[in-house]
Amino acid sequence: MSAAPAWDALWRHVHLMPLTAADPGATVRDGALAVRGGRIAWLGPQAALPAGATAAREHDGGGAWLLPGFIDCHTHVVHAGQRSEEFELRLGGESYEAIARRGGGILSTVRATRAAGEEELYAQSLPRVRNLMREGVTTLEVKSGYGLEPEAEARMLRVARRLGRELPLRVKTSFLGAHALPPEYAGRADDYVAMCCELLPTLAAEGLVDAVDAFCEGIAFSTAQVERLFETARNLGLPVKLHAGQLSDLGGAELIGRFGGLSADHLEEVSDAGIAALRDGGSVAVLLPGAIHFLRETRRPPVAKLRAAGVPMALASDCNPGTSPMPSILAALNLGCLLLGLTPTEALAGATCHAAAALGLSNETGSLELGKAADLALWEVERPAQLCATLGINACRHVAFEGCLRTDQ
Ligand code: DI6
Ligand code: FE
Repeated sequence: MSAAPAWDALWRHVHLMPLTAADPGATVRDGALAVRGGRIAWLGPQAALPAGATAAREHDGGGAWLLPGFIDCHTHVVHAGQRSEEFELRLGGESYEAIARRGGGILSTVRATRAAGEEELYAQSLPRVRNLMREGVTTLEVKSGYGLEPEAEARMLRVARRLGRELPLRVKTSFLGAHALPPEYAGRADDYVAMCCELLPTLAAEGLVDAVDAFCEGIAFSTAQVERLFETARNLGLPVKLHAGQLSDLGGAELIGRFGGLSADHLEEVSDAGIAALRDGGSVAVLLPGAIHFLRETRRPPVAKLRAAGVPMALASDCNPGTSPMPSILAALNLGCLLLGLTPTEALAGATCHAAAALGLSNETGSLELGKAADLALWEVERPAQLCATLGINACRHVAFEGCLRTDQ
């Protein structure tokens, strides 16, 4: 007979929604979950707890719901400044593209971000990250892309790394140098992409880059340009992802599929061939309803087709100062259901197990499974769907990151 287990922590009197990719809708009522060494060591019905099990810390969940910590797999949380002037212009009828083409939009945030020192950038980004953390986020992707010059891009990524070091949070960084063409390179997009390709090995050698992203759009970079960047990434062993089909379909999903990329994000415009390529490439479709909401976009990603093709759909905040000033994963859940037609279970899976896949973290986090990181969020709700059905209510009671209860939220 094996000895009774000794755990670091035991959560009792909880209902569990493990959100595994294989069966996201499954639940365990009156469950328990044990942690050892920051990992999930046991989970199941409380009645099945091994006899004699002990735990250094016991948490009484009071009948609340325990879910995996949320993963926000697409954000631009590190930036300086704000863009409410642009919000007013858009309300007045001007388009996002028109504002971008005359030097507003992304470039206006580039000016603010270039002017901010590292401390300032950290200080401005921190409240956004804290807001996400209060909503149960335990893993956060952070992109560069508002520096568009070597030092400012590196600074953004250093701030992202610092957030991951100083907060109880897992941070994954993406180099988004090819986000917009900076004014110094006007008319020389190929030269700018070449500069990004030269910069990437340096940033990677400094440990600042986990993946490479780009904005593949009429107002940004062509598929040929993105492909050059992706080849550089591949040579460095870095995974790729792409802002594809937000405003126009240039074949970004096909490119991601061909490279076996982590994800194609947005996809308001994507062809059937693009969907098939994502399926064949094992890539995730990351849906960003915040951008649809704030841009009053009328096009929608083809959720029914993605579902039918079996392409996993993740959901993220896209938190950025222009098209989704929304540091809220709970808002993304609600908008994902209302604007995109996701079911609450799909939305919850989109912010957990499928978001983990979009970051290459499926073996590490994103679901309550034996051996995975004990990234947990306890919700005072009657049913998990309640998290999607409301807006402006945060019922998160406790969050644990790698088994450690967060106190300073
Ligand atoms: N798509 C987006 O939604 C954000 N970036 C991108 O490529 C918008 C960025 C911004 O407007 O600042
Ligand atoms: Fe984005």
